[in-house]
Amino acid sequence: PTIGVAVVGTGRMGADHVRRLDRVTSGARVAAVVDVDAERAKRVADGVEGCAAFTDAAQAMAADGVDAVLIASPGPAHEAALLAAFAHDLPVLCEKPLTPDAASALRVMEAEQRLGHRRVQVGFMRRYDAEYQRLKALLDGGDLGRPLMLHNQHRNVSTPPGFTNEMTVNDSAVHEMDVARWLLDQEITAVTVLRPRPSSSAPDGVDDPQFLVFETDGGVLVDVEVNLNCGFGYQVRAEAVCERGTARIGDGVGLVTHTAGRWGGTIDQDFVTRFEDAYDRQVQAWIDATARGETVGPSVWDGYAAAAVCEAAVRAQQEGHRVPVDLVDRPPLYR
Ligand code: ISE
Repeated sequence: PTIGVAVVGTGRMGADHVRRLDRVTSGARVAAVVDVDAERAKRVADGVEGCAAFTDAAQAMAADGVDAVLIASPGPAHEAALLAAFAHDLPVLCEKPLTPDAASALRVMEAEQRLGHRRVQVGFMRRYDAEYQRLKALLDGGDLGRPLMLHNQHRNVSTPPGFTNEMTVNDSAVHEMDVARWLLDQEITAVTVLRPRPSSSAPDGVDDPQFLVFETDGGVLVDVEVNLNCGFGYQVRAEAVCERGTARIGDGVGLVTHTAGRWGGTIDQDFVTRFEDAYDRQVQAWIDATARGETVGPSVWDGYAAAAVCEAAVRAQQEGHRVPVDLVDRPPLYR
């Protein structure tokens, strides 16, 4: 059976997911696209056979041939789209962040619990990256002993116009919050944000780079250099320091050339290429699970936990001190 997907939001990620569902993913078709910008929705829909364009997400979800929803609108629009999908009991793949703060994530979690079953996979795609999966398997295997620290570097070429300090946390560091929780199988209990002098490449009003430190309930220290105007490329690295060794991913050593007195390779310039395989696997896993009537991958609990850490991190940024993270008890649906 082919799953008909409504894609909500046709910006950068939404348009890329439309292309993926249309040309890469098996067992799926794009039945509808939604955007507040009617022209943009129509342009994207015109490129896909049998795809209808809407400006209202709830209308698209009620349309013929729509079996599932992929939400790729900006974070603040996610809650309304998720609640509309729940009203139709449709499977959802929701781009990160689930919602921009803990209170709205809690409302989504309560609504999903009222459905009585999981329906949402959150788009923390790094869990589907081959290197991260290898690191996870190594840590789970225990050969290196217990992890003690996790060092991360999250570098982008430059921030897009309109970028804010909050986005450093909510859009960028949120990925390390999720992978740290997932790799370690621990919750983050406190956040501290430190700042070196700002890079002269950072736009006015954006403190970049920033250095975040997370403490976990298992006693692990996690640090993240978020460096979003590094200029040279898109680079995501993680190094686990364990009792009997270390393990690192993200060096991006693909093709290495030696010529004219130099050696080297290339560096990805953005997440669309660096994590292309992860996005492909994530969406395929979602479609396959949907076809089986199941929900897999990062859950609304994971989205909520990350949102709670983000909220603490934004406070830590503003107030300049360590901020504890308060989580509600984990509901049975997510255990
Ligand atoms: C963007 O929203 C992403 O999700 C990327 O993965 C991240 O690296 C980037 O910093 C964010 O702005």
